[in-house]
Amino acid sequence: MTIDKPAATGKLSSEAYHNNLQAALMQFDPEVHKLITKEYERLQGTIQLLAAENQCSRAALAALGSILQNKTSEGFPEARLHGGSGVMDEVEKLAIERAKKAFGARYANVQPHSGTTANQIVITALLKPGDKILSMATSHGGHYSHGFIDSVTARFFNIESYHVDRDTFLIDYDEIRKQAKRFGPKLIICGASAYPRTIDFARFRQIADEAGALLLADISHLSALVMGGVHASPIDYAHLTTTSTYKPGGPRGGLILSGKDYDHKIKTASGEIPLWQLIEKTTFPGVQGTPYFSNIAAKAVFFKEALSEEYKTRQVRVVENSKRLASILLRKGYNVLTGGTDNHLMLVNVAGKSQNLTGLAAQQCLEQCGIVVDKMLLPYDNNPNGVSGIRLGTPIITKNGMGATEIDEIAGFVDAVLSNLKSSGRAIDQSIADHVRKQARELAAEFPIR
Ligand code: DSN
Repeated sequence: MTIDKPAATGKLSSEAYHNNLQAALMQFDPEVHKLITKEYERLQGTIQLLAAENQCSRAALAALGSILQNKTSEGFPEARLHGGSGVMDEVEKLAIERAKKAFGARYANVQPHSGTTANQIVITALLKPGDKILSMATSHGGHYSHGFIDSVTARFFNIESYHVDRDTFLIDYDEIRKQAKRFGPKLIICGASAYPRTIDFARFRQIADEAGALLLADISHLSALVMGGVHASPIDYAHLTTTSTYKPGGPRGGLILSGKDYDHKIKTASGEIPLWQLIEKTTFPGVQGTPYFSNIAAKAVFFKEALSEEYKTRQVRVVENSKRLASILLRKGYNVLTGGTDNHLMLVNVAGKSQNLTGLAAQQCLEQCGIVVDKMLLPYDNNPNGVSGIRLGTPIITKNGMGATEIDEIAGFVDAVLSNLKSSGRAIDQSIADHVRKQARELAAEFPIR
């Protein structure tokens, strides 16, 4: 590959400038280039059963690796601190309009650098230090940024956690209602990183209204399904909704949305201000500086994808694949929490599968065989050996075109690994590992990254 160089007398066209970026990297830094290649080959050769990841399109990757990343321009469209921001205004306005359309929202803020930062912006905007938050316990599926003991959220705010039911592992709305009335939170957070069932956002809003609280829905794990119309939307129930943008298949980053409450008046030290304006002030200069414009451009590309029929149809298939995988594992005798799934993920308690087996050992043995999953702490998990669960998800394999036939094969691979562990429960027979690894690699090769 050759790299285009500026002619002595002329500039490169934008196309020539942006072309062959990988060749430029290979020439300047073969070490980093080699690691990127290594990761690409790892992904192409394995089955990615991850719930918290997805695959950004090449079009969005191109926007990420563009000259837009050089621009420093704090503020919002038409109100920037820096000169030369006209194109950035156009980029950001395009991303905002598409985000609003994709989610049916009245307000969208595309600047947050991540889902966690989006949550921090919302929480900081709405609360004063010491104010009360009622959120899902991290060990029961809530996200770290909702109030995990070591998070900034827990450091500055008064957190009480709600839990899933001990027997059913389902959210107990009546219990949360009682808790909210007693605790008196200023903010309730709903949305989870590890909850396999539908979340009733309307019910959460009822609870928040009764308790005089505001409601934040963090739908990072559900936003693809919400855009695809296969999970109810929180946009008009929650005062604010946040999501990361990579989990639904876009670039890394975060997003803050609002529906009918977008101009709900909030009392602040300097008087009443509409919710959306408070969010913007808290984004900049409150929490962040310059937005990542290449990232915002990639978000715009992604929202265009999310508005397509292909994307919506794919989300239906993500859930079909997930339900199928869960039901096969159940039939094979696995302890799938809540007895299945309504969304893209499932939680499997592997502790009972063989003596000493932990989620970590299951994750490691599966990975040795080319199947990538996440170990998971489960609700009420008190396994002395470590966490008991694994979390499996279907967004990536579905994006790459896998369907029912492949799900059946994958369920067979998972079972072949977890049913054939050595008696220590921490290792797999090399011959079985080699066999499954080969089959997994062959299957992955039929469905290359898209
Ligand atoms: N939400 C986390 C997860 O689900 O793994 C990642 O931020």
